[in-house]
Amino acid sequence: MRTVRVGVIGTGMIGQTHIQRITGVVRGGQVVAVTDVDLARAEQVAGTLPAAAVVHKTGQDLIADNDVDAVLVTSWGATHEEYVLAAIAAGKRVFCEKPLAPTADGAMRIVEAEMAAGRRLIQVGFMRRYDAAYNALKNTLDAGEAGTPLLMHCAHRNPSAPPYGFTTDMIVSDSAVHEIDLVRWLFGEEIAAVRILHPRSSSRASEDLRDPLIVLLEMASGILIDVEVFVNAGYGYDIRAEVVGESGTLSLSHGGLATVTRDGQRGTPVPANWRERFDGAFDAEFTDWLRAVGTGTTTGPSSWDGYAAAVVTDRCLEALRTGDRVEVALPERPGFYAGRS
Ligand code: NAD
Ligand code: ISE
Repeated sequence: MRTVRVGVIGTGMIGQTHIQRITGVVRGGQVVAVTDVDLARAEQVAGTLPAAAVVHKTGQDLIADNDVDAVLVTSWGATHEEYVLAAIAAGKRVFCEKPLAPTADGAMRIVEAEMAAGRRLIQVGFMRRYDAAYNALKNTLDAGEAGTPLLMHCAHRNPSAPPYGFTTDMIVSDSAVHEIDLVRWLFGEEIAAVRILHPRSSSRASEDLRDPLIVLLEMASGILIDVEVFVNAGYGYDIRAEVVGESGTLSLSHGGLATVTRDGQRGTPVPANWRERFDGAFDAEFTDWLRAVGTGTTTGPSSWDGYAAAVVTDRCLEALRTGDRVEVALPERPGFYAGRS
């Protein structure tokens, strides 16, 4: 397997953690180039790398660099589409953080460009599919331990929303999008309809934010899922899930954390943030991606999965505006993406 020379577009929070991962944790990759609209940040990050990396002025320059085999897109969501399309045009493999694109139309343009290129080039960063606790839940479900699934309860709690620029729409498109992808993967079927409910908002949330929300997802088979998304929960980063089946229930374990008993108390530590909770999943995700790129194979969530999540997100935003139950119409999955959920 050859070492994959990776160029990174967007050296902010997750860009830096993925760079550290490729550089010092997982095998198979080397960061050879970086860029960011904040060039000073890109230069500062390049300065921390063990081997010299080129700092490009633009993402387009980085994609055109002959020394870049594969592109990691970790810029803001609204900018993903232009870089993914440019990488497809250059015939380069891409790891794109979620969302693939903020709207279904944008994601469909990527799907069409990839199909026109004739081979799978893109993996989308839905890292929960690589999380050990979610995989244990899926294996137990698939083994029939709870019987036919009827319901699922989820909680997606962040300690606090970013102080600026985080909108109510983003509670769906940036946060709940993880559960939207996850339930398609977990149950192996599509989401057929959505609704959004909102209790009174937390006083911790900024005035213009409706936080928390309850996102209701109806699967094609009739399984009903409620997702509490609360981005100012205050106490930590808490991800929960429980599947209710005809003959039992399955609960997501707390990411492998031990229960601590001392001083007359018993408890499990709550992770501080998504990095702490999903670090192992990100490592597994990048190990898999680099192996696939290095061996010329494909793996992981595809651009079709990114598109399907964007279609559901669009319908959720409609449900948020109207208060209605909104049906989801997803076109048939093209044969090009066959066999993947
Ligand atoms: P961030 O603001 O910390 O970093 C984004 C960086 O991209 C910034 O440095 C910004 O200057 C740069 N940037 C913005 N537009 C650009 C452009 N056009 N060209 C080049 N650089 C540009 O944000 P973040 O938290 O690192 O999030 C980045 C992406 O990763 C988002 O899509 C977000 O949804 C996703 N994300 C995923 C997870 C996960 O759990 N999988 C967690 C956090 C963030
Ligand atoms: C962030 O962008 C992520 O993707 C995290 O996984 C999620 O928990 C958080 O809500 C998002 O803002």
